[in-house]
Amino acid sequence: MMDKNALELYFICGSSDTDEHLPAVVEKALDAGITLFQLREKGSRSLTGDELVETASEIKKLCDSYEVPFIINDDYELAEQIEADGVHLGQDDIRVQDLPPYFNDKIVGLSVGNAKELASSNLKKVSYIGTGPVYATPSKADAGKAITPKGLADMRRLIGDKPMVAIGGITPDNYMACLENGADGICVISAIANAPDIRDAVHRFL
Ligand code: TZP
Ligand code: MG
Repeated sequence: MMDKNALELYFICGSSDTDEHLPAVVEKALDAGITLFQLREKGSRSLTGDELVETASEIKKLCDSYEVPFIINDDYELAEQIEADGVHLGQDDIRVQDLPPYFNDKIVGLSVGNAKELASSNLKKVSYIGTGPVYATPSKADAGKAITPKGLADMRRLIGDKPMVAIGGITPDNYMACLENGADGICVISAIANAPDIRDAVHRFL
């Protein structure tokens, strides 16, 4: 089982989530104390090709220097290519059991939004599950209806002691309800990426 402490403050960001240079945003967040980083390239400003590989490699070096694990969303081939610490998959991505052997000793996250998705997911090789959206989110158009902290508590009962992070609309003002309802940590995009001061936003969570 993975070290749950790494899930405490899990920052996710991609090129479309910030107007700043992405590695600079990541470095500030690392320096302020995030415990895990995920590169999630979605939307109009997503990098592709060599630019994506170069940026991912640069972020990998930054995360290594802070000894913070670096995970890539969806693109397991890129994750293997740049020797990332893991991958995060959704219900519509490659099945966890079909990942290449590289991931056998890596962090594998899976989004599981409700009991139905849980029932159809093979969690054997899953390191942690991500559940949400807990609250309304500005960052994912197809995120679905907010499950509220009660939805987290329901998921916790179903999964036993499997590591679980909460995601969706989480801010310094509402994260505590996530931890009180079974989450081991929180995943955040906009409350950090769009904050006027990234370091200050991270500190407010910690
Ligand atoms: N999955 C469920 S909600 C969400 C994702 C990727 C977006 C979370 O972003 P924010 O800005 O922290 O609500
Ligand atoms: Mg996905």
